[in-house]
Amino acid sequence: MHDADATREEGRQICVELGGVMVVPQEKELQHLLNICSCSRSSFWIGCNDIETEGTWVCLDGEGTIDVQDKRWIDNQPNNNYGNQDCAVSHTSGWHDEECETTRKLICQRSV
Ligand SMILES: [Ca+2]
Ligand SMILES: [Ca+2]
Repeated sequence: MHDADATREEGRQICVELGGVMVVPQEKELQHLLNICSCSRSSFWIGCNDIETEGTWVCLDGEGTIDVQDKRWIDNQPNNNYGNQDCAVSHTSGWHDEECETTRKLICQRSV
């Protein structure tokens, strides 16, 4: 986990510099593990957004778009609050859409 909080775009760049991408927790087990990593206190960016088309959530890994069937939005999310929440954040309870300019923790993933 990156020490400082970053906006989604800063986070994306940091992950690229580290040779990876923003994490996309596709499996329940990984989501659970990440919640433990983040000490259940922090929320962190995940690699999904609806920047291009409102309401169409796209998740990206290093190669391109990935099909995440089991998106773990909490109830009433994504709600595009204030009309501009286009980036996904994982909280202990589940995923929220939030403003991309907000600052959050960051977990990058890299293929081995
Ligand atoms: Ca949105
Ligand atoms: Ca929201």
